[in-house]
Amino acid sequence: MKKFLITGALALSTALCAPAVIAFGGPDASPSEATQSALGIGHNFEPLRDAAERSGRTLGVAYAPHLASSDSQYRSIAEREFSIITAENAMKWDATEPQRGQFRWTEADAVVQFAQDNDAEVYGHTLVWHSQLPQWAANLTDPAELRTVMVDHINSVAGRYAGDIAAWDVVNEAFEDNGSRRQSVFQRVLGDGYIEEAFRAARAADPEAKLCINDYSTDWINAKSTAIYDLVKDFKERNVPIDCVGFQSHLIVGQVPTNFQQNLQRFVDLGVDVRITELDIRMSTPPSAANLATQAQDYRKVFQACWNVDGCTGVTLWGITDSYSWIPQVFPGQGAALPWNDDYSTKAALGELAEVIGAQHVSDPDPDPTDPTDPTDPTDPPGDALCAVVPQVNAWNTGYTANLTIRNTGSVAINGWELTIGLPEGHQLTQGWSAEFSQSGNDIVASNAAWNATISPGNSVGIGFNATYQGTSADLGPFTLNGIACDES
Ligand code: 9MR
Repeated sequence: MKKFLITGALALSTALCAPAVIAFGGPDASPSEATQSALGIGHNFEPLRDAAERSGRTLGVAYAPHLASSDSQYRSIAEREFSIITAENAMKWDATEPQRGQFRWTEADAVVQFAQDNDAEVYGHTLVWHSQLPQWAANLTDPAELRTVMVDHINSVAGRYAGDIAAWDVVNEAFEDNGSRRQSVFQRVLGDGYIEEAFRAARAADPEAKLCINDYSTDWINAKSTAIYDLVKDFKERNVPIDCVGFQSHLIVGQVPTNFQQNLQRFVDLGVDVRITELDIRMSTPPSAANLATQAQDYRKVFQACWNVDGCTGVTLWGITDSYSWIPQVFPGQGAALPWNDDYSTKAALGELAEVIGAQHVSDPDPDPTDPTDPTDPTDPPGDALCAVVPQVNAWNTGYTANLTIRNTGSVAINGWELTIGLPEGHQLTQGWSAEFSQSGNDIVASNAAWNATISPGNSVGIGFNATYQGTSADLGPFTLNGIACDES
């Protein structure tokens, strides 16, 4: 059994390496047993965001800056896995404008900064919502005053982050399950037109952001989703700005709608993007093995529904680990809804969603130099950083995709790397992932991304690129890592 190392990058890869088929004895297993068994299977994925990116989608997470400050594993996973960040609470009205006209930006700024530092987008959540609305606003009764307050809020928040936000949930949870309007203060005081007013104000405040309406229990084709469908159709017909619809998808295990994909598609057919904005799939706690297995298939189904629809921009998980999930407070006795357990071991759900999005496996996430069966060779002289690069090329007439596995076959960690890839004459790089790519003559140079700078002995990282070619697509190489020639097997 390998050791469970809780240090820096290894702690991160440990957290991320758990298997698609979790076999750790269900909820009774202790955290350390769970993690060790997960490690024992030696299953790991490239950053999930990279896989999502290859199909033009983003993988998102609800993110809380205070958790990133207090929990390095939370921060590391958020950094590594996700390409779009939703503020779990930091951009809501009570957080940004607790008193009329007095704005607090610290937390919201931290979310934007975190996203930018990690080359991720920001999903703005949310401008107009009946909940987490300060009393001073909820108590307003004069239409002119409330209209001014609403538009000022939108101007201030969307205006501050204009250009930094991929999409805004302009209005959140405006409908009841029966399709009628929720009797929020906005609805009661301003009437049906408030949603349109909010969208127009948001467009004016940030012309670049996509503007979405977001709600829960809309995953089925039902009265509520149809009410939103009708609103979107009406907006489109009258040129009221709207670009996207968010499906929160706070689901219950075993209850993924069978017509989810069809539902997403009907919105796309209206000319808007769709997104799963707040996915979690809850169950009774402690979870049974049967429920965890069903949940894994549920995650698969939700991701598949999105991935099957052109115009579904991706999925956002409503958190990382069950430890911080909102569910037990709101639904006592329920939880275990996220792909990471309390101890950051992964549920089977992670493997299922990773497979749907096409995440590649990376090899041994936690090599043990004292284990003679481990690929790391303890007899390598210290200081030797040796490498092997295995290219895998899928070519068509004029172009190809090359996936490269770079393996540290030496005995010391590689900290920061630059891989030079020799090309036959006539090849032209068009796109690369999981590294910074450039081309100079017949060489491509790939430099590590922040998250894969370190390759521990025995470990590999996967990178890839697309290129066009004339002549032959074969014979990539030689490969040189930090100036050292690599084996090609
Ligand atoms: O996850 C959020 C939790 O931390 C807050 O206490 C809660 C307050 O309403 O909001 C949670 O997020 C909600 C989201 O903003 C809108 N859809 C439902 C989410 C879960 O309640």
